[in-house]
Amino acid sequence: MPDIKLFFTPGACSLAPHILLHETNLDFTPLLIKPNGLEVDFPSDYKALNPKMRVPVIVVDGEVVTEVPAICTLISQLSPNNKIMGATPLETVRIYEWLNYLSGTVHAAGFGLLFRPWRWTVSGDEEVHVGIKEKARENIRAAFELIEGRLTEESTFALGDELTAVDAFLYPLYRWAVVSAFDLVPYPKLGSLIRRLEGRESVRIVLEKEGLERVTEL
Ligand SMILES: N[C@@H](CCC(=O)N[C@@H](CS)C(=O)NCC(=O)O)C(=O)O
Repeated sequence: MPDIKLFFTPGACSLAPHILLHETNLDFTPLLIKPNGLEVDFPSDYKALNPKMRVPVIVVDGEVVTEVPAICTLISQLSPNNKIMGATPLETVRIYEWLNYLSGTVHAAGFGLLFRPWRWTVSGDEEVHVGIKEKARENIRAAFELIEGRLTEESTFALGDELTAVDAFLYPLYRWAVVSAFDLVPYPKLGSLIRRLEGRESVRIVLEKEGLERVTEL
């Protein structure tokens, strides 16, 4: 049995691997990194673990891995019978296509700008930050529109009838849109997907462990 540790912050993108570790029934130790408002209270020795100073980090038998798509891949490799990274080579390609978009565009160029605009300009001017946040909201709306267009009513999950890493990553992104007061009415298929995810045991356990409430109606 591999020794698996997951460093997470409640409600952060670390929700994605946290959910997948429960979906795959792998034994692991969750290690809490406390939030402090918009910042995160990283312990003083965290920089040695992840010089990028971000969650999630997974450590498997001493091997440190960062970045959500890489961590999802590792979890999938530790549980070869699951289909979280796709059942066929083409499905795996499609999953990377999604994960790259969710990580690079929706997370970084959307919520990254919205939550911490000061990191994207040398200006300390509050008005500049407000402008960046407005642009971030525009980026997020455009991304959600694209995602909504890719989902189908016939499929249980984003890419068909099996839960994949894409669903697990969509979950924190949708939660952030809820807490950021986005109008989510224009994305009914995405909303239904999130409701189905919140009905799963893995998500219910993770929400309880992270001390979070569900964001859809029962
Ligand atoms: N590209 C990274 C992004 C990681 C990231 O930005 N994590 C956030 C939480 S969602 C974080 O650690 N934020 C703390 C900070 O930005 O100071 C990944 O996919 O893991």
